[in-house]
Amino acid sequence: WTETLFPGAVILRRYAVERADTLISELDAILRQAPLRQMKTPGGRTIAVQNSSCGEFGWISDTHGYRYIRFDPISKAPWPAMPQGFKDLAIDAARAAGFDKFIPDSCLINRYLPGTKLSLHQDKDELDFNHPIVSVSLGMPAIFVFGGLQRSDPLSSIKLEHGDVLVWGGPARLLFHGVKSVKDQPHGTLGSQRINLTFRRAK
Ligand code: MD3
Ligand code: FE
Repeated sequence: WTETLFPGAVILRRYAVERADTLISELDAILRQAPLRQMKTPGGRTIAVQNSSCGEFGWISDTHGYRYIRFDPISKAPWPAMPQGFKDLAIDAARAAGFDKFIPDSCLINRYLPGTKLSLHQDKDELDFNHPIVSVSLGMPAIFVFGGLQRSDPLSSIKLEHGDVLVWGGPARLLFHGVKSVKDQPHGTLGSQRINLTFRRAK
């Protein structure tokens, strides 16, 4: 059940539902090695969303800026490997949306507790914007907001639910987007949290 939201932006509703329990148990193992943490913005503010990563590169933010690095700054070890099931899901979803050359080298893990929001931003820390980004929503629903290529462009919003997958490529790759404050509507398996996995080609 797919729908194009904007040229290059495709929602694959419930695409990951059958794989969700496996993803969640693999995620548990990843987060034991690389726990979720709240990072600082370059300006020194605490990011509300909790983050971790798996794959060859992990996204970080600190007083020096936003970037992808090979080592978890907490453990000093390489980020946990990306499980093959994660990689397969991202590749399958990208292909279903028309991007047949996507191989992720990074998966950013975002956790939202009730009341957490993500302000409007663009994803510009990757080397090559020709690669799409694939996002997988798990747990509580959230209202996702997206606009245009300028912050001032009008916004649209859609509800993202457990198992929904979004692919953002081509003309949609640099759209402004964010997430409204997440309401507490506990999910059957994940409880009072929303997890978002974004698969990227960082380098
Ligand atoms: C549109 N995450 O991690 S996922 C992010 O739900 C991020 O956690 C949100 O924005 C979340 O950067 C939104 C959907 C998404 C992800 C990446 C995009 C939409 C995007 C990149 C470009 C355009
Ligand atoms: Fe983003």
